Amino acid sequence: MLKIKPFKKPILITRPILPDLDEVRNEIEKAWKSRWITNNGFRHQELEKKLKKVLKIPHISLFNNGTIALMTAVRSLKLSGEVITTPFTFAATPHVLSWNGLSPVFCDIDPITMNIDVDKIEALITHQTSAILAVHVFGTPCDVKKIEMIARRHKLKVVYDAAHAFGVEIDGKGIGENGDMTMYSFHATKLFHTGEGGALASKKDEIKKYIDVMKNFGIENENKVSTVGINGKMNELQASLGIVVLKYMKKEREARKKIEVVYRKNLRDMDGIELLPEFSGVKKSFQYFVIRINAKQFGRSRDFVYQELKQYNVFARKYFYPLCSQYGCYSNLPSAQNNKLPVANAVVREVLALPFYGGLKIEDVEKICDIIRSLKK
Ligand code: T4K
Repeated sequence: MLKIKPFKKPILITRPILPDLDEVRNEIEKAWKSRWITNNGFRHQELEKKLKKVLKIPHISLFNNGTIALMTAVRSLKLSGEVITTPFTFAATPHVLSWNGLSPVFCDIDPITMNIDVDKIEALITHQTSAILAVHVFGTPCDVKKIEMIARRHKLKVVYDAAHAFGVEIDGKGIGENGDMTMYSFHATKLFHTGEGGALASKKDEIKKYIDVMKNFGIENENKVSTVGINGKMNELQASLGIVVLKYMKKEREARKKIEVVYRKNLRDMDGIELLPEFSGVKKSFQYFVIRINAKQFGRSRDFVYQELKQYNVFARKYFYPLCSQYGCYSNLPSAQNNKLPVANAVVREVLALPFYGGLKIEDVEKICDIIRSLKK
C-alpha cells in the first residue's frame, strides 16, 4: 500500500520546450519561401549569430547533433593515440574518441563536482597522450584553469563537452571560451534545443572556417575537397525551431529556477540526501536537478528510491549509470578497472536526476519531495 497517492499521469525526467506551433510555422515559412532548406541557409546563419551572443563565445558552428560536433572537434584537432577523459558521462563522450581511432583513458572524478579530477590527470599522461576531453557534467564547470595549466605544461589539446552547460558562465565569461573547442548539444532533452542539434565553439576565425569545411564533407569550393569531412550540417527546419525556442529560454530558466528552489528547500535537510553545491561566480544552466543518495544515512539505496518512484508514476533517471568504463567495449582498458576509479564507482551508485522542466507544477515538485521523504528508513 503506497503512503501517498501516485500521480495520475507519468512525470518524466524532462519535457522539451515546445513553442507555439504558429510561431514555428512562421519561421519555417521563411525557409519555404526561399526554397532553401539546408546547407548554410538564412535561418542557420541567423541562429549562429544569435547563439554566439547568448553563449558569449568568439565563434560558433552549428551541427546536426552534438555527437557529430564532438567527432568533428576531435578530428579537426588532429589528435592521436590516447585522450584522457571521464568515465562519468553519456556514452557519446568516449564513443567519439573510438570513432576517431583514439583510445579513451579514463580518469577518476572529483567527489564534489563529479567532473574529471584534475589532480589525477597528470599521472595518466604518457608519450601517446594528445588531449584531454573533459565534460561539464550536469552543467557544473570543470576546473578549467587547472586543466589549461596541465595542457600547457604537457602540450596537450583540450576539448570540452558542454552538452549540459548551455548558457553557463564563469565570472561573466561563456563556458565555451575555454579549451581549444567546446561542444554543445541541442537535443530535445536539453534546455535549449533544435529537436536534434549541436554546436562547436572555437576561438579563431580560421578554425571556424576549417570546422565549417569539415562539417560539409571537406568541400572547400566547387573545385576543391581539401580534407576528409563529414555531413554535420544543421538544416533550416532545425534552425527555425531553434530561433523560436530561443525566445522561450528566459521564461524556461526562470521556471526551472523556481523549481530548483522548491527542491532545495524540501530536500536540503533530509539526512542521506546530498545536493549539488552552488559555486560562486558561476551562472548556472538549470539543465538537470540531481541528488545523491547516501544509502547508509538514508537507509535506502539510490536504486530502491529510483524503483519506488516509478510506483508513484515518477520517472527519475540514473544518469550516468553504468559508467562508460563498464561498457563491454571499454571494460578491458587498463584505465577502466574499478580499483582505478573509486570515486566514479561510488558516485554512479548515488546519483539520481529528478524530473526538472519548466512545465512541472510546484505542487508536483513538493509531492515528489514528500514521496522521497516517505521512502526514508
Ligand atoms: N555528451 C553528453 C555529456 C551528453 O549528455 C550527450 C547527450 C551528448 C554528449 C551527445 O549529444 P547529442 O548527440 O545527443 O546532441 C538523452 C539524450 O538523447 C541525449 O542527447 C543526452 N545527452 C542524454 C543525457 O539524454 P536518453 O537515452 O536519456 O533519452 P530518452 O529518449 O530516454 O529521453 C529522456 C526523457 O526526455 C524521456 O523520458 C522523456 C523526455 N523526452 C525525450 C524526447 C526525445 C521528451 O519529452 N520528448 C522527446 O522528444 O538520452
